[in-house]
Amino acid sequence: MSEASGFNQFIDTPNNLIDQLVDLDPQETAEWKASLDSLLQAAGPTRARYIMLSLLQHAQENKLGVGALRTTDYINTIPSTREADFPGDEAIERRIRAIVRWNAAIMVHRAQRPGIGVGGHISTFASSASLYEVGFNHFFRGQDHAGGGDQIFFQGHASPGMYARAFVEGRLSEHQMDGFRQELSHSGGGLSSYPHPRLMPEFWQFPTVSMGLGPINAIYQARYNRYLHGRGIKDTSDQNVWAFLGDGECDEPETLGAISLAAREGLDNLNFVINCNLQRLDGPVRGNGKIIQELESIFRGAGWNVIKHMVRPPSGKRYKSAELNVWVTEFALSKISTSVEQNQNSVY
Ligand SMILES: Cc1ncc(C[n+]2csc(CCOP(=O)(O)OP(=O)(O)O)c2C)c(N)n1
Repeated sequence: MSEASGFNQFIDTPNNLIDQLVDLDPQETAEWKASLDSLLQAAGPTRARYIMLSLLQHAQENKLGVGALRTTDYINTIPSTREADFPGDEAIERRIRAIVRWNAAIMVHRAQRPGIGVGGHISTFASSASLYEVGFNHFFRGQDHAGGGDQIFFQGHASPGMYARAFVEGRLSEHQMDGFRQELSHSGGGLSSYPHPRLMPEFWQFPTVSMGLGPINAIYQARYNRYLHGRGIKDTSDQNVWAFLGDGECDEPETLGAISLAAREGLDNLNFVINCNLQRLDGPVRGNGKIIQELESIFRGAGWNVIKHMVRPPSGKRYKSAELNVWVTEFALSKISTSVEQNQNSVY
């Protein structure tokens, strides 16, 4: 297999990039190439790569129409030096998050008790609790918001976390929490396994757990909001649509099937938050590649703005995915946000 086979062939520069163009000054072209060669020799590949990226950026700033890169370095899009200050009380929020995460785990654990034995999923929410909590505390607008509120497509098997938060808020009772996945058998009714407005009309707005359903519906919801606004039927200018999904869910045709529509329509009222925890519930991932880079390439290629956020474990330690702590920073455009259990050092 050649080096350019597999996924990498899409990232490498195509050989015929300029072959069909006319070189008006071959000698000058050769001089430019010779300077790159000597830079490579004198300063090494890292510096030469930096200069090339810098020139590319400069060319784009000058509107030269040079094709954009489909992947960026395997580091956070927003460096820590440019992160916004945390707008809340980080210590209290962390404490509440730990309580919510614990309650979610215990609710699932208790659903496995003798005589019930239905269990549920723990890892999905455990690895995305920070994403949701930051969303709830700092981004999501409720239905009573003057602008009409946000529409959120929760990752289906993260439902225990939403119940656990509602419990802490006093919206669900201990008795209800004990009825997880027992809608028919639990006295007074139970909590549905996954989000579904028909099963719990007062609680869930959208059904999501069939993988792919959330993301594609989110795109069409955002599109429809634009339609309502454009036709003067409803002012939706202050409403955002959010879809939370996993890296595994991105393998579904429905997840990626309409992303170009979102970009073409300029849906900057839409956010995908993709938790790349390298697990599928408790199952294996599909390969050993860098899923974040792969997804970045797909979404950027389709015209999305991608913000990567990765978690670096304290030195010498490895995070287990269930211990991930990720938070979303400021959003302005259509985007996906990604997280991963381990960051890599990069040198400029
Ligand atoms: C269409 C479809 N196929 C299979 C499933 C069963 N299923 C539920 S979650 C899941 C894995 C999800 O993996 P990922 O998106 O990476 O989420 P995470 O591991 O973070 O929970 C599967 C296969 C499903 N819900 N829908």
